[in-house]
Amino acid sequence: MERTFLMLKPDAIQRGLVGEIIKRFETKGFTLVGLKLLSVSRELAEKHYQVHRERPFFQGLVEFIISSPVVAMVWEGEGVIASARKIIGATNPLNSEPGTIRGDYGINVGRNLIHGSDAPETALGEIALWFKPEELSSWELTNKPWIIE
Ligand code: IDP
Ligand code: MG
Repeated sequence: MERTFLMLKPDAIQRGLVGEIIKRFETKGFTLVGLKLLSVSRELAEKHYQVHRERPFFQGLVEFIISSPVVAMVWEGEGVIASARKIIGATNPLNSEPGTIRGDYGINVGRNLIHGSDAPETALGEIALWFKPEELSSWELTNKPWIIE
């Protein structure tokens, strides 16, 4: 079953939006299989964002991610990677549709609340980077027949 890595960034935690944001993935019908709050090391932040290492915003982004705790999560479900990206919205919250997380709660690209894996390969790599296998639990929603035909 498809899995994605989602991270609530420090602004989401500081603004008290953890519950609001997690609720959106729960009520959509996806399954939470991993969850932890942690203070991120510089090494982990740099690894996570290494694809952006040459970008002018890289250093500021790393400083932001390590500035205050984040909530790291793995969610499971058919099509969860692309669907989560839609629920999250465009990178710049000013361009994100209302109804998306970034569209509803943000106005600045450097404070866009949440990260979501962008493809199957990146999801696999990010899950392995942030979680040990034993930190993930496979389980079945008891109301699954009421969500999936
Ligand atoms: P994504 O989070 O929507 O996948 P990416 O292009 O992968 O967006 O960029 C990663 C993160 O880098 C963004 O979520 C945002 O926090 C930050 N970022 C991207 N572009 C800019 C920028 O132009 N200025 C400041 N921060 C940026
Ligand atoms: Mg990205």
